[in-house]
Amino acid sequence: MVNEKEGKVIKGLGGLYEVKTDGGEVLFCRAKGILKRDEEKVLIGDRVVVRIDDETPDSIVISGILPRKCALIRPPMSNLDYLFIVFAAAKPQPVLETVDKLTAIAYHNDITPVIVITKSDMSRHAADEFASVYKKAGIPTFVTSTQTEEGLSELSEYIKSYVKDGATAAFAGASGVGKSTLMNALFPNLSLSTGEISRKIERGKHTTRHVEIFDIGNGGFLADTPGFSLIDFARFDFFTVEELLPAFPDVMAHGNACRYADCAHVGEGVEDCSVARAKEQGDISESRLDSYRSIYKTLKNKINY
Ligand SMILES: Nc1nc2c(ncn2[C@@H]2O[C@H](COP(=O)(O)OP(=O)(O)O)[C@@H](O)[C@H]2O)c(=O)[nH]1
Ligand SMILES: [Mg+2]
Ligand SMILES: [Zn+2]
Repeated sequence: MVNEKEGKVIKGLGGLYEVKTDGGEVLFCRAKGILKRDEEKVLIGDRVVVRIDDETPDSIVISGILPRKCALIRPPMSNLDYLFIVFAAAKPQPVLETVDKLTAIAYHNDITPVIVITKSDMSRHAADEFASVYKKAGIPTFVTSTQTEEGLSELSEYIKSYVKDGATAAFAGASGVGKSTLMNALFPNLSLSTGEISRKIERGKHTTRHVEIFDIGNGGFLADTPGFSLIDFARFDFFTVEELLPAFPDVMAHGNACRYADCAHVGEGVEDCSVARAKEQGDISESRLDSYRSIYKTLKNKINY
């Protein structure tokens, strides 16, 4: 007898996938040949149809991918509703342009970005400075430490009230910032492996190597993802230069009173550009505007083959 079930891909390793069906069981399966090619490759987070053939051994296969809400390259996942962008107050030192690229990718894909600053015990001052940048940008922001337990109950409350009823979220950010440690602290039954920081590179080793989604109860899914250090907008197509401004809603909000209607908000002239004025007045953080301008330049100069 052939039977079909729908479910969500929660893990994939070496071509073997784990699918959590809507009935709650976990199926181990391979993907049908066509679903292994680049464009149609199964992503963690996909809702899929699994075909179960009782008569043939080893024949539980993913036979189709249901339409995606979105698909990301970094982290490699689909159907995200929330992206928790995690970086440390110190060790490793954050690269805010990478953080801002992730917020832009989230906004562009209709995903709610949430900033999570870890290791506040390492630098109180830096943690508070970074938090003020993102609160000013209108992004939900949490300052945490698994050492002092600062912010853990607030973040846990937020996750419980939003990541439920089929919603999917992921923790993303550079390796060594403490994503897995934080997820373990928030959900003690996960027991994810975490890495000691290597002194030389100030990054975690023995860390998360693949995306894995966890059922956190109330129908919510939360993923731990491997770290990455850079997001290359010149090489990969995340969005076009025309799509950049809506991906920075805080910059866009101050761009309505520029002298020229087609102002790109990349010049420093405060007479001409209301975004430049907003920065002077402290209504937009310098680092956010620097990131916007840097990404603008990259996308503008991009050669499309
Ligand atoms: N001081 C301090 N260290 C932390 C904190 N959170 C994680 N770490 C350490 O940072 C290192 C990397 O953590 P891990 O969770 O593996 O990072 P991931 O690569 O982002 O998953 C480990 O040695 C953790 O013990 C924190 O809040 N404070
Ligand atoms: Mg990890
Ligand atoms: Zn302007």
